[in-house]
Amino acid sequence: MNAMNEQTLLSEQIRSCVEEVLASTDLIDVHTHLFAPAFGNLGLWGIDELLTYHYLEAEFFRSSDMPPERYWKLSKTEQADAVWQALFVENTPISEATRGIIAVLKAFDLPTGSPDLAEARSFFRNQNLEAHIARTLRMAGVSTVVMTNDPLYPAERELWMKGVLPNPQFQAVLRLDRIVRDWPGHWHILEKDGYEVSSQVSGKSVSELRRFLSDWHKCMQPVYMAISLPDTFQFPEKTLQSKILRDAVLPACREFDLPLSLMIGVRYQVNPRIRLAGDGVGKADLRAVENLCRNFPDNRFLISVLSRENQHELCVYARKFSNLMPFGCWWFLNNPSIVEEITRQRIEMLGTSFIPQHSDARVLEQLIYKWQSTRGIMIGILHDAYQRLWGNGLALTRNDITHDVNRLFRANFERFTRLIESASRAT
Ligand code: RAT
Ligand code: ZN
Repeated sequence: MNAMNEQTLLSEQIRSCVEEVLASTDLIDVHTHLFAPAFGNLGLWGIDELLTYHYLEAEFFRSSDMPPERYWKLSKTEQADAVWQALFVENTPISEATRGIIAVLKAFDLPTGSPDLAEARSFFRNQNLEAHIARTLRMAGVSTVVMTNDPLYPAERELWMKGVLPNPQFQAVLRLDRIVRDWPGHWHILEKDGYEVSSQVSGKSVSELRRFLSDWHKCMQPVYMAISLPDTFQFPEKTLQSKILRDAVLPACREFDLPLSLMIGVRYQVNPRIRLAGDGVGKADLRAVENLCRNFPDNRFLISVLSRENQHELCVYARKFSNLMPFGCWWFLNNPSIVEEITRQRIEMLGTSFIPQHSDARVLEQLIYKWQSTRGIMIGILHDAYQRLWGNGLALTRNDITHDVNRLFRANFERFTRLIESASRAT
């Protein structure tokens, strides 16, 4: 690996080298719910949005007596005040989601122990959005953010249809949950748009759905297509969902040379009273992934599984199928202890051939604490891996470490999505 005349590292230099390389590598955030500035109000940012993130709302209902029904009637500012009071004033914010708020406040030099939010609100009110987005990405050390774009969400589709200029810092993703998971509830929207589809996906439906995907591919220029799926996901099966996947989505991904991202393991709305915070997790049967990867070798799959119990199997499948790219420690897994466990396992089983993390940020400034946390955990994990290698007798250089970090946090995604090729095609 190392160049002949590059200086090899001493054992005690490894940690600081890993730290420096991680700090100076701008990362690609492969899955978020953030939006480019051109999407205006769709993009969430600022202290009130940060505090009403559904990860925090779930914790709020555990520490406050307020019934959800009353909370949902409050204004956004009142909700944020209630969350601040319950989780930050009356209790110590030691959970991962609450700690994240403290890290963000500190990053912007705002008071972390204040009884109210006046100063933080005034700071965010005075930001120019475009400059603030650029600054936040810089602070997070992120070069590129991958969005989640729903062609059936009215406010968003209107913007796309008017034409949104491409922004290389914000890559699009064609999200297909409504179409794949709930065809009966959505086929009529496609019909209204002029596609000849039917409730049973019969007749011309498949070719018309392909035409729909092709039109949205042209409009969004996505880097992949994506669907989140329940723990009960099976493939193949005799359902409309399976038919849509097999006959429309997978062929479209092949036609446009795009991976399909599957995020598997959600138990939707186990508690609808708490809305977005009310989804749970279940162990999935990953034979569905096995069948997909084996039966569709010309498709590529970006896979994240929500259950901790599915992580080892996912690594085993990644060893069997090179068209499978495991990514991220998603949602309930994005806690230091679990990230550490999953990432060590992936390194041991897959080397650097996976994507360790995505932020899933819904609110802009979350990028700061989520990536700070990932980098912090990666230092220890990579340091240990290199120390073992060093102990076994391999001379390591800074170049080796740079290559590995770049592969994990940039190149695996760029190659899998062909982002590099499309960038060079565009220039
Ligand atoms: O992590 C989350 O915020 C979830 O609510 C989901 O959005 C999930 O990440 C998804 O993309 O479906
Ligand atoms: Zn998400």
